[in-house]
Amino acid sequence: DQRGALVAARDELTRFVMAYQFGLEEMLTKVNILKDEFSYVRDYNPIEHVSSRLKSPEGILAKAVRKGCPLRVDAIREQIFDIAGIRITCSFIADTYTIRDMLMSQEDVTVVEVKDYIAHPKENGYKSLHLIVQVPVFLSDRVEHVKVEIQIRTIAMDFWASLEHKIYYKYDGDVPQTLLDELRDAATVANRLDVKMERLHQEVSRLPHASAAETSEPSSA
Ligand code: 0O2
Repeated sequence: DQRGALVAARDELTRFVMAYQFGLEEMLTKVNILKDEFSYVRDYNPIEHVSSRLKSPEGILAKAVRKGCPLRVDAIREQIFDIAGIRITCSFIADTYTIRDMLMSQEDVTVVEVKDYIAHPKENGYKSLHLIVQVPVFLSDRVEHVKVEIQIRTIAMDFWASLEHKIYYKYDGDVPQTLLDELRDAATVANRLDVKMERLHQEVSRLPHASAAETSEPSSA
């Protein structure tokens, strides 16, 4: 009957969203373990900031329509990879690859897709590393393999992407050419800053540690 069908559809949807929530939490734990480990035992942390989000039902449906994906949970599961998303902001470009490698090499993480928009920026200037990974989620009666999208980028890339995202939505995707040109220019400037900061960081890292330098000074007393 109709009521039975509605209850079944509701339960299916709850299970669908719940699995992504759990997959997100599992992946987030992995990222936070790396972040905390770095802060406990190393002298610098390549992870500046971590954020996460579950795509809203409206967002999922809008993306499904845009991609021509049938509006069924099985099809959505197969075709939409960013229902669960994590964004990791790093200090320097090299750090984004370090974190990518650390996550990709974990035994229970299956890499589905890697897009390197840092080495190959998008036409508009967008830079970021995108990973789609799959993690097992152990439920009461089964194991679900859940896809999570991870975006890894520097602070400068993130700064650029948030403004570009706002502008894109403000103009409903139809951004005037002058603004597009300025955004591309800003992406070049952001990249120049990233390269310069990384070089400075490397130079400073090569210097002896300040306290070590002090203690190694010959004493005049
Ligand atoms: P939102 O609102 O951030 O969730 P796909 O459609 O996912 O199969 P796509 O879109 O080519 O394939 O995937 P891609 O390129 O990996 O991009 C996925 C996400 O990366 C986007 O999600 C954005 O979050 C981000 N992104 C990609 N390109 C740009 C860009 O030019 N500017 C900015 N600011 N972000 C970008 P959504 O769902 O499109 O958007």
